[in-house]
Amino acid sequence: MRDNQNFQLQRKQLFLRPKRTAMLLHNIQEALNNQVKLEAASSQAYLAMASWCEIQPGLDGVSEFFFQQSNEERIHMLKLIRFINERGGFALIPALEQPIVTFKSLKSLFEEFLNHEITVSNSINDMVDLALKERDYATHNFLQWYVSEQIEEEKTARILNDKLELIGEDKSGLYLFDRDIMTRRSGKTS
Ligand code: OFO
Repeated sequence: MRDNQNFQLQRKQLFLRPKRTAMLLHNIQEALNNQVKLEAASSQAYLAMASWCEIQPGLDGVSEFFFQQSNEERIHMLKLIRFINERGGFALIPALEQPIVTFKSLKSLFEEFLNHEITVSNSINDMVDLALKERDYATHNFLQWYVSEQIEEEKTARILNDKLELIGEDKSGLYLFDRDIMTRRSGKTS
């Protein structure tokens, strides 16, 4: 992408006296900026899930879960933006496509949640590979936080999908699922 090829140039044009910072390689910077977009898209996707749940009867707990999940993804995006700029790059704020806004069932919503988290994990893993290949140990070190985060998030998404599978159409099971879902988030701050 032309924008990506011109990051350093853009940064020089923006500042009369550029900050004395390390310079990110173009391909690393491009990958980090793609991840900014993915985290922003995650935040929007989970906001859409929260909103859909909020208008369904009896899904207040699930709705709150996704509102918080959406905030968390925004924090993940911000961490990346700050890191890119701190390392001498230029974090580009992306345009986003509208996420899926309606779901045929709670089960399909949670399947979407798990698929999304798997996509994010794959993207983080590709970046870790790239950072190692380019011997960019600062970026590699930075990404370790995301690796751990994805292990947790994928685990949560899998557990919630398994629970829903078990519950099936049982109304009292769904009631308890909604009541207890926030316990999956207890202690989480980011
Ligand atoms: Fe950004 O934590 Fe999952 O997606």
